[in-house]
Amino acid sequence: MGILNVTPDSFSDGGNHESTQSALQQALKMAEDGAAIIDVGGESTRPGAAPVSLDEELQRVIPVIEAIRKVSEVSISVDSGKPEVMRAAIAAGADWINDIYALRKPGALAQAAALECPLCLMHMQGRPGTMQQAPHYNNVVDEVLTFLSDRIAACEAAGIARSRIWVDPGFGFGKRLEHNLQLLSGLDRFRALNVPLLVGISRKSMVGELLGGREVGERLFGSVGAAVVAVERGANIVRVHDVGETHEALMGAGLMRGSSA
Ligand code: PT1
Repeated sequence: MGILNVTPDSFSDGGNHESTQSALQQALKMAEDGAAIIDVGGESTRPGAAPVSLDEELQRVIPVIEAIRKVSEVSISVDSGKPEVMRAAIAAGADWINDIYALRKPGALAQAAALECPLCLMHMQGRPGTMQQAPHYNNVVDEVLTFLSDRIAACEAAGIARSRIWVDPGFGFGKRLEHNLQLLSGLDRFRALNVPLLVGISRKSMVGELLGGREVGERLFGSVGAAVVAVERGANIVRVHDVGETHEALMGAGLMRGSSA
């Protein structure tokens, strides 16, 4: 899964022609480099990030989804917790919902049930603005497993078939380095949920910390290493910035079997 951020960090002005074209080129490049899914997000959710209004988020992501869909058959997911964005994104040609709030926002569960598309439920302790202030767990793997299994049950109760559901432990979302490492070493336990597993570690602060304090631009090899380990331990999809490098590393490790690539 290739990450396509459509936020002012990466583009001067979301929604204008120039930024849409530049996002489209990035999406096509990732597809060519081996991405099976392009994850389009208009609201940054990294630690400390501020929320974005509904109109702003729609203006950022919808034109990009339409532009990709017009010229490519690559799968598109929309990285959003807002039910209105989910609906508009699927109408514009997206195939998947990737929700870091695991459908806990008002109306999201019912909207996802009505859309009948695959979706990813992610674990987060707290919310992006404040989640890194005091993360606490007694046993992070047990607690994340319980949360995800409760959210799967909530989805099934709302009429969402289990076969449509993916889960994600949410690396870096209300977790200290020790928690992230415990999740990574216990990743094989998530197979017990009997749904496919998505993992996103690419360029995150855990990689920077493990490398002794590296900046975002200096985390490529650390991120690729983490992706290979995640797939070896059972991740079915890795969400990454550096698609070509990660794809090649996974191929070299013999871990791309069973995919079309
Ligand atoms: C993720 C994910 C996501 N991550 C899914 N969606 C982000 N399913 C956005 C840091 O510690 O892992 N899974 N959507 C990006 N969020 C973060 C979180 C970025 C933490 C950076 C950090 O640096």
